[in-house]
Amino acid sequence: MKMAEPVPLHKPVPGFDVYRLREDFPILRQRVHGKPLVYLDNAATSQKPLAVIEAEDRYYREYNSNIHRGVHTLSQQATDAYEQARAKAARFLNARSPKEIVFVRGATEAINLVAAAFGRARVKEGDEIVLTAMEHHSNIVPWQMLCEQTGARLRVASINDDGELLFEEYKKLIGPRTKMVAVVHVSNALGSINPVKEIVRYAREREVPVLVDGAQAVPHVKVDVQDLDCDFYVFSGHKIYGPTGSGVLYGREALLKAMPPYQGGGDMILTVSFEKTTYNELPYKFEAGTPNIAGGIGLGAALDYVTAAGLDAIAAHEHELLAYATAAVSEVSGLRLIGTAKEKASILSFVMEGVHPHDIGTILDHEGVAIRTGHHCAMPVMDRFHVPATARASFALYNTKEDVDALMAAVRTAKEVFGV
Ligand code: C6P
Repeated sequence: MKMAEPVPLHKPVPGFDVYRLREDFPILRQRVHGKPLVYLDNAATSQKPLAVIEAEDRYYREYNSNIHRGVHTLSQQATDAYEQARAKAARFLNARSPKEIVFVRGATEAINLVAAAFGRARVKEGDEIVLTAMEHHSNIVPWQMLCEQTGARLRVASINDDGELLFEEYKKLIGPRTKMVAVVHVSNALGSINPVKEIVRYAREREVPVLVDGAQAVPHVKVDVQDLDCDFYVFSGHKIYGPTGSGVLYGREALLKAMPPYQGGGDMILTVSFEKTTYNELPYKFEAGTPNIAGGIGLGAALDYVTAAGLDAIAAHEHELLAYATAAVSEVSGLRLIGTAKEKASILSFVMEGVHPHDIGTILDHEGVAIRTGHHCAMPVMDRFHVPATARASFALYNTKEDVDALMAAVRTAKEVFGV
């Protein structure tokens, strides 16, 4: 009997040439331990295209200068480039105005800013802040600190064995005492995509403001803050092919206006005397001190890059890779996926029976395959799944089916080495 041709799991996405795009990332050309680098640690930080590297390089070579301060030409050039990057971030998120875009060091700083400035003014003893069991530490600890300072308490929504939010239970947590909802858009440890639009609608109908942690979402799914209708949306530049130390806090203009500043210093003031300081307009009220100018400009270049590649095409390509990798894992005995939500993006977390994830990571490194192992700054997720850590491969726009094959070959080598 003639066997049917196996159906290829990885369908190329029309108009998306991953091999062409890879050429934009010089770091990917190297060898590690004599093997071609297979970079699958993109959730920790993604690699940078030449467009980003060159934007930063050009700033330092040609117009390095402080912003918003000088009348001289270089300072004006730097200010223009920085403010253009802000406008790009506003367009990228579909914010109503660049005034709603505060440049920060990253998602962590953005959440701390909101917890400190917005939270301290709003949250009192006996109030509640609702989180989910799949938050990154950066979206837990700032709220916990706020609770310690105010006497409020955290309520945590559960997830099921697939790593999906139990939405009906979640709704029950949002009540008259809830003063804030903070929720991750895409989980860094599980890959689950949360129904943030429904969450925002439910919370805002009850006049509860919502912060969405989009650190793992923006490189993979199109985000429209007006459509989401969230109050705050945060992300880090370095996970979306931009520089480290850059990031965005989107905030609804009326809320940002009403919030006290986060830090005091230069650039966030209009006038200062020893009697009284008046604060600058938005968004500068939240940008004390000389910012990461090169980083902001580099982030603008990264957003241009992603927009040109097309987020829908990126998402489709990464979805194919994830499906291909998920099927490959199911064929290897002793491997178990952690995070099997129906709606997932780009994250493949797994454990191998009898082998610690750190040992898997070490063997994979010797094969040239870079993954992350550990608790991924999401210890409550590890507790929920009763594992100390996982091995995590995470995909970016430049990863290929061959990368997944190399990952699986290295996993098989690890199995042989450990005799499991
Ligand atoms: N997650 C990971 O390997 P910063 O460090 O500020 O750029 O991002 C913090 C952060 C916030 N939220 C989520 C969902 C995240 O995934 C991260 C960073 C990295 O998964 C480093 S722990």
